[in-house]
Amino acid sequence: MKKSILPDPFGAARNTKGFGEMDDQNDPVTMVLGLKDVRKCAHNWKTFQSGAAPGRIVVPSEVHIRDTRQIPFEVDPPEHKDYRALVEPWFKRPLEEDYSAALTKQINTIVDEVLNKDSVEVVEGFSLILQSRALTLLLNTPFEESETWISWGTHVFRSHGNSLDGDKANILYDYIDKRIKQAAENPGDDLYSKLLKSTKDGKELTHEEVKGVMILTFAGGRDTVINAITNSIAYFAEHPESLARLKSEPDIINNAVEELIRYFSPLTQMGRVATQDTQVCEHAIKANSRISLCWASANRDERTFENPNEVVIDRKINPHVAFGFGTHNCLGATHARQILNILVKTLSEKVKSIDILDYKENIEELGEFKRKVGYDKLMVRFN
Ligand code: EMZ
Repeated sequence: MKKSILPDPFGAARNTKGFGEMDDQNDPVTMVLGLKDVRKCAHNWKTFQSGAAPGRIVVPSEVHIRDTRQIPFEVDPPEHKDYRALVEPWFKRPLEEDYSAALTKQINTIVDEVLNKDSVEVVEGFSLILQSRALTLLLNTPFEESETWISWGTHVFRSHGNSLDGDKANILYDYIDKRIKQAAENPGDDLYSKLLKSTKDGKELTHEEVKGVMILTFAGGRDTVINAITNSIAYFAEHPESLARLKSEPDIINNAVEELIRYFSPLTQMGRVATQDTQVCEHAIKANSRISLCWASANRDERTFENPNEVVIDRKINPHVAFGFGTHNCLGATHARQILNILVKTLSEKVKSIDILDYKENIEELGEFKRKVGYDKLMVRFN
C-alpha cells in the first residue's frame, strides 16, 4: 500500500448502522457517519448544541484543561451570529491582494529553504514552521512571534502520544493573557486590538471573550493545518504525475486543494451535546449525552462521492464537509485554503519530485475505529 494512503475505517459501520461508538474519558460519543445524517445533525443546532460546557464538544474532550469558552465555536445561535459577524471580515483578509502576496513570499522562502537541504522532517521542519509563520499574517503580529509558537510544538493542548496536557495549555493561556493586556495598554493593528475595540450589544468585548476568540485562533487551525500540509507532501511524493499536471494546468489547483482536503479530512470529527432525548440513525440519544459529526467518514460516503477512496485531483463536484457544515463552518477556512493553494502552486513550480526517506504514522484511537490522520514524523528529500 502506498504510504500516502489514508484508509477509511468507517465504511462498514456507515453502510450497516450509520453510526459508531467510542468512549472518551467516560463521556461516550455516538459518531454520526453518513454525509446526509451529518448535515442534518449539524443543521439541527437546537437539539445538538455547541454551547455546552467549554471543551465538551471537542473529541477528545477538553473540559479538564480549559474553562474559557472558545468564540464563536462554542456558542449557539442566535448569539453565535453576532460574534461571527464581528470576526468574519477579519478572517476573510487572506483574500486580499497584499495578504496573499505576503503569504506567497513566506511560502516561497520556506520551499527554497528545504530545497537546499539533503533531508527534511516535514512535520516539525516544514509544516509547523509554515503554519506558525502564516499565523503572524492572520493575527497581523510581528513575524518574530512565530519563533515562540514554533517552540510550542504541533498541538497547543496535547503533548506526544496525543494525551491532553494541562501544563502546555497554561503556557498558551498565559501568553494570550499577556498579549491582550499589552494590546489594551498599547493598541495596534493586530487581532487582539481589533477585538478589544469590537462591541456586541453596545458593549466592548471583555478580556475573557477576546481570549475565547484567540484560543480558537491558535488551537483550531494548528494540528489541522499541519496535517493537511504534511499529508499533501506525502501525496505529491508518491504522485509526481499530479505535481507535473498541476504545473501545466494551474487552473485545476482549486479543485486539487478541495479534493486533498476532502480526502485528508484533517479534523476527524466535532461533537455536539443533545439538549433533549432524541435519536440518530434509529439509535436513542439521551439528553445531555454527546454525538459527533464525523467529517472524515462523511467525506468518504459512496452515496455522494464517486470513487471516494481515491484522490481525483480534478474532481469537479465536491460537496465535502471537511470544514464542517452549517452555521459553524470553519472560520479559518479562507486562511487554510489560501495556504494550501499557494503551497500547491509553489511546489508544482519549484519541485520536480519528493522522496520519502522515513515516516511514522499518526493513528487516532476512536473506540471501534482506528484512523490514520497524518504523520508524527515524515522524513523526505525535496528535489
Ligand atoms: C478547538 C478545535 C476547533 C479545540 C475546529 O476545531 O480544534 C482543536 O484542535 C482544539 O484542540 O480546542 O479549537
